[in-house]
Amino acid sequence: MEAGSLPLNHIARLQQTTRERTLVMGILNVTPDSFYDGGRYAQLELAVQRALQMVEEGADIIDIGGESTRPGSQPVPAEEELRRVLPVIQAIRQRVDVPISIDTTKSLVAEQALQAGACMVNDISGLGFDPRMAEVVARTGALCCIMHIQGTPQTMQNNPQYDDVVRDISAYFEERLALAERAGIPREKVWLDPGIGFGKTVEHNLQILRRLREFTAFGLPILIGASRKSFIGRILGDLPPEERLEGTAATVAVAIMNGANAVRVHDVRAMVRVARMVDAVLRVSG
Ligand code: PT1
Repeated sequence: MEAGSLPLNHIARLQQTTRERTLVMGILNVTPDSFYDGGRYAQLELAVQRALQMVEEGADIIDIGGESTRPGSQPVPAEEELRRVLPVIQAIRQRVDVPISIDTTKSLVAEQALQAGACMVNDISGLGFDPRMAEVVARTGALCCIMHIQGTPQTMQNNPQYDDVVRDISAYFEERLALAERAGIPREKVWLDPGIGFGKTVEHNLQILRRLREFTAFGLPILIGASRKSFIGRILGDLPPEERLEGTAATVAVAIMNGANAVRVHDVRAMVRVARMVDAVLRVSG
């Protein structure tokens, strides 16, 4: 693939898929692993192998992130984020024809990732942390996911509060969509994500899944990322992340039943099966 040209075919493919069935986004974290220190090249090779495996397992898009945004995590300088994600994007693009999203809040990282062959910006701050992000998305013609967060990853779990979590998030979406439009981002290029786990209590997360249908009023694709998150562990009696597969499957099924168009998951093979099964139940044919 030539650098500098946005993969328009990937954008068209993703837009079509969200109209036809549930899209599965595979998570690829490119953050230092405290249990593994094989050097940068070995890390790169492992990341690319994991991406290829997720494509084999049925992922429709690979979401690449070089900065953790889990509760309490610290920001990473743009230069370090770029060192982590760019080689991975380039290597994946050389080896397989799969759409790539860049999970970042920084316009510099987004711009260079798009230059390297990504077609979507997944911004957990909903274009809110970096004042230049909306302009980069508009100018490049990329897809973008506007996610809701209350606060910042460092502080978001300190006493999150809402009048009505679903209505408050909808008001935030209205505001962010207006900003996106002013910046010149076509509405057809936007997905919405209520941000499970981003400044929400267990009850807030459950309420979002229960009332997800309300967000379909925007007429835009809805992405849900509940995979292995702590509220699942809490509901199931303090299970660790590696024991949250079935809980994740339940959230994926409920989310799709309630109108989700895409799910962001670690366990691609299992969640593709869950999605295909729920899609079959929901399909109205004839
Ligand atoms: C998400 C998401 C994301 N989640 C989108 N991007 C993360 N669009 C990163 C926990 O409570 O839902 N949507 N990018 C990961 N963030 C978290 C948050 C991970 C909370 C874990 C928790 O365990």
